[in-house]
Amino acid sequence: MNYYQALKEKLQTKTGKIGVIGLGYVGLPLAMEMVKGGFTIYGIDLDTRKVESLSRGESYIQDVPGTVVAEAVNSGTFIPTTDYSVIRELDTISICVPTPLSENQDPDTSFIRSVVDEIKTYIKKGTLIILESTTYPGTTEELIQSELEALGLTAGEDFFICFSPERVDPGNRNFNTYNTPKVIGGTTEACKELGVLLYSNVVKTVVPVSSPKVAEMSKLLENTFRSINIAFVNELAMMCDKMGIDVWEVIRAASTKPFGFMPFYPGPGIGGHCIPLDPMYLSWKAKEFRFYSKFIELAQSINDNMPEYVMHSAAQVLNVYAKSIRNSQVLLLGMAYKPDVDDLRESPALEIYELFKESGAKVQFYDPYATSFQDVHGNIVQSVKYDRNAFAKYDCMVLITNHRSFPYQELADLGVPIIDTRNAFADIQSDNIYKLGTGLGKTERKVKVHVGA
Ligand code: SAJ
Repeated sequence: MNYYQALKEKLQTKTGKIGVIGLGYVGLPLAMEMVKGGFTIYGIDLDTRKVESLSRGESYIQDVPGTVVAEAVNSGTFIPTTDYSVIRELDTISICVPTPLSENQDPDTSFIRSVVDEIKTYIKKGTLIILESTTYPGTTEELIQSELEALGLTAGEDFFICFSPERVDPGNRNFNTYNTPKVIGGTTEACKELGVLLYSNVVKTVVPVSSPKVAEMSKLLENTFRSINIAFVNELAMMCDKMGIDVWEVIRAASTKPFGFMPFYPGPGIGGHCIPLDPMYLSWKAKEFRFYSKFIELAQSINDNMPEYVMHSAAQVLNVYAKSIRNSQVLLLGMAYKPDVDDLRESPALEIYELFKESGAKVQFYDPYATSFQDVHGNIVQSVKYDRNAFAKYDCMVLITNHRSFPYQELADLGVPIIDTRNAFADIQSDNIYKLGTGLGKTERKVKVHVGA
């Protein structure tokens, strides 16, 4: 049996049964693009609530309209299920499961491994498997290919395997699954050709590379590039605080260079599902080769230190008002890891909250998107309501997430000292605004000292 020819024909005629495992912010948009590409998609997810919601034609992913899911389900071109045994019928499987970090910052590939166990149970010969989850170079061969070869199958003959990194940027209004170029590498030419054939019907541009390792490493380069550059500009901000230079103006000026420069911006630290994690996958794997990436570890330490630095800055500002952190009323503005989203994963605001609490401050937060979280003691902490009279009574506020919806002028007019970690008050001149990276370390700041009543 020539499984390559058989699958090639199924993909060319779009009669193949396509599977997506993991229906989150990567898998669900991919499944919907595959439906648009003319395929019938089986979506597998462990979470029955997700599957039931999808079966009702509802979407829980902000970038996927419910109407798109409803149309796909009603037309029978999208079949959500928790039943892994459908793998018996599948011709291709795209794996879009999480790759988090363990407690001690090592890669946690348990989600991939449990999916592979299910695939080993049900796979039929001739199936194409594509891993999309961000992971270290070698994962595709080590955790998937070798497991299937141990069953007596041969890669490139009776099963096919590729790696194709997800490049989903939730909330991005310009780039989506369809129009973001898709890198893909197969372990053999046949694998690559089948992967390219499938994805050429799903996304606008496919970028074939010579192996899964190249594809795995390219994704880690993309995100480590961000982590390192964010760390560098965070270090520059701390330098500017010492030197009394406005780092935001410096970056604005440098950004006028039309070539050879790309702006990054200081902040309270890095959050999200990618940037804090992906570089650690790379540095972890490199150590297997006795290679210690100084850049990655240094960037991680600088970025991880930013919450402490924000606390230190707040202490300096409170000191100007003859107040200590202990017993001060502090309001954090924004908890989400980036603007205009409700995502709290790895958000530096969570650590900043705990640091203020540990220092004896009476700390609360206001975030219209991320309205509650569980603190380290397991307590649910709720956002306060927006109330300018109440806000005027705080000893200081810390702007952590620059949501577009915040009333910046109104907040500045309250006269409460505000530590601005995002240059969110950029256009507002007011003595009570203290921007990270503009001289916070200078004791001779010119401020009206509000001591006493
Ligand atoms: N951050 C800064 N300064 C910056 C940029 C980001 O402090 O100059 C912080 C953000 O506030 C956030 C964290 O870093 O806390 C990560 O921000 P991000 O802009 O990288 O956003 P993410 O985490 O949503 O990253 C995703 C990634 N997408 C994928 O991995 C598929 C990343 O590759 C994208 O480049 C990024 O979106 C994007 O450009 O929006």
